[in-house]
Amino acid sequence: MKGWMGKLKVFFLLSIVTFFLAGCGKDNLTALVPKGFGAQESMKLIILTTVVMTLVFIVVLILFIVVLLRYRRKKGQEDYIPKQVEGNKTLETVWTVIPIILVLIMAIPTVISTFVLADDSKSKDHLNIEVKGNQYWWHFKYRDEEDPTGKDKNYSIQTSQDLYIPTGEKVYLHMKSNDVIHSFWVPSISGKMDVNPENENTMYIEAYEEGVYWGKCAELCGPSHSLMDFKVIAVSPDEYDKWAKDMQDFDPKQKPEEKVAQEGKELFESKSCIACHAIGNEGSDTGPNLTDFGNRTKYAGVLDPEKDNLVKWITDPESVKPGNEMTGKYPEVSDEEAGKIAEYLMQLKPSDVSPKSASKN
Ligand code: HEC
Ligand SMILES: [Cu+2]
Repeated sequence: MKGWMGKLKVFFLLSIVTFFLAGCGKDNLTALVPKGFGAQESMKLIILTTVVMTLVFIVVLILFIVVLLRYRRKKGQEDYIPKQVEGNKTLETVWTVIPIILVLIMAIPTVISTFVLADDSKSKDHLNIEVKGNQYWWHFKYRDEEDPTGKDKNYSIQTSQDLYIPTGEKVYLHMKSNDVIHSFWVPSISGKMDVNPENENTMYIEAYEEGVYWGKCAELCGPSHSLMDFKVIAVSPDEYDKWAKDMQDFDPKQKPEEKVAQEGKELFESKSCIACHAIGNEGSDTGPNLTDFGNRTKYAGVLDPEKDNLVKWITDPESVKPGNEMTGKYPEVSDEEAGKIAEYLMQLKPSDVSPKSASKN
């Protein structure tokens, strides 16, 4: 009776642990439910290695049990010493060759995938985006269609934090860092790619379905590394074209309708926010581009898009993201002033193609 109860307890404990761990994943932040090409390639490799490892585990387990049962000490043989063998050539060859074959079975597809995913020979026929990692945010520059290599440095669109892409198309990312090493990772649609300050790394991503996919920096880069979140917003090709046109047509000089937002715009200029933040295509990229800030899924990568959160960020960014590059680099802003700036920033919506367009299904 007692042993039975003990087993039941273990069973309950395991069920509870499983239940809670199952809640750890987010639908759009998991490599295990691939929604894009890179993630699907990774998933194939995950399955392959898991199958190989499981087979190895089962074979070793069977051998272990057989040896345990067959060669255990039997009654009446307490002093028996079995024949001592050493250096069996056949055996040693077998257990050297089999692992080599297994490693090759896993290594060859892995190396092929790595090269396939980094192949940029066809990038000229596709959308090309320059990605720059910064402590602790991401910047995206969309190369002009006529200038896929980016040699003329003409960018049709610039955004930060939210990367819009069309579904079902390869999008080539040319990636660098502005400071330390970061790593670009959107688990649901792509593998990881490091971004370095010196050399450019290229990979392409492709999202099969519309959606807002969560991205993470996957390389420890400073105190706010875990807050260096971004999003990939995959919309239908038609919606993407509309978004791109709206972004290009946007006139940053345009006055906001509301009076409070107009005052906010003036404060944004007088409080030297404009020294780091561009609205529209021109201006500094020392800080995130705010052209489509009103459509952001999160503020500063991690805050829910609410006015109070934005006021908190503008008055005291350090309390949100320790070590960020904005703290202390602008004159003090009161809550009231921050509220006005917030009104201005929140109405910046150049396009009605927004993350909502991507998550409607
Ligand atoms: C020295 C340059 C600098 C100045 C000046 C500056 N910022 Fe920033 N700002 C940054 C950087 C860098 C970030 C990104 C911080 C991070 O995410 O780690 C940022 C982030 C932001 C964000 C979040 C952007 C997003 O995409 O979610 C907002 C909003 C913002 N700043 C508003 C302001 C306002 C308003 C002012 C003026 C009162 C201002 N900034 C002044 C550099 C600056
Ligand atoms: Cu980082």
